[in-house]
Amino acid sequence: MSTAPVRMIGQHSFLLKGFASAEATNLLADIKHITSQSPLRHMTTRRGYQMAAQMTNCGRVGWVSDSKGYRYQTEDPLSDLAWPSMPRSFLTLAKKAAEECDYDNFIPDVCLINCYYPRAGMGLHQDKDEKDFTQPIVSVSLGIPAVFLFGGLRRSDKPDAYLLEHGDVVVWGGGDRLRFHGISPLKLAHHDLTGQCRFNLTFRLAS
Ligand code: MD3
Ligand code: FE
Repeated sequence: MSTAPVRMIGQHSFLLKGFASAEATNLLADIKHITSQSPLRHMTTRRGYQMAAQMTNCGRVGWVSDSKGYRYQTEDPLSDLAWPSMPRSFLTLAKKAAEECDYDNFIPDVCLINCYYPRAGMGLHQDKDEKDFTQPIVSVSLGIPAVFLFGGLRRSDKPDAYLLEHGDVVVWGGGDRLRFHGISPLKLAHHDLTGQCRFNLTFRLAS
C-alpha cells in the first residue's frame, strides 16, 4: 500500500501509517509457521531478569540474550537448529518500506519477532548489536496498539511518544539509528486478528 501517509518522526525516520495493513493476514500466517518451529520465549538478561516481551527470530541469524549477554547467532538456542528462514512476504514488505523512505538495497538478514501482552513493555535502550549502523531498521506493528518512545542519543534526552497501531511501519536510519527508544507498558486491548497480543517485526542487517 504505497499510498500510506508518511510522517517524519526524526531527520532520518519515518512512520508509514497502515503500510502493512493489506499484508497483515499473510504476515500473521507466516508468524504462526515460524513460531511452530522456533517458539516465542522470554529471554533473560545477563543479570538474570526475564524480558517482558516474548521473542523469536527468522533469517540467517537471530538476536538472543542470556547469561552471556546480547548477540546474534545462527542457531536457535532452544533447538540448536538454524532459525526458520525469512518468509518472502516479510522480505518484500521490509524492502518496500525501506525504499519508500529512500533507503535503497536494504537486505535484512534477520527479523526479530517481539510479542507483547498487556502490561509488557520495553525499557529505553539503543540497538547496538549490529555490525553496520549505516543500514536502516524497519519495524512492523500488528495487533493491539502500543506507545513507542523515541528519545535522543543520550539516555537522559526526553523521548517523544507515538502511537503504533496495527499495520503501522516505521523506518529508522542515518543519525537516528542509535537513538534511545522503548515501548510503554501496553494497555489491555483486543484485536480481531491477534487477540490480546501485539507483534512487532524488526528487520535488520545484523552481520
Ligand atoms: C528506533 N522493539 O526489538 S520497534 C527492539 O516495538 C525494539 O518491539 C520495539 O526496540 C518494539 O529492539 C521498537 C523497533 C526499533 C528498533 C530499532 C530502533 C526502533 C528503533 C533503532 C533506533 C531507533
Ligand atoms: Fe530496540
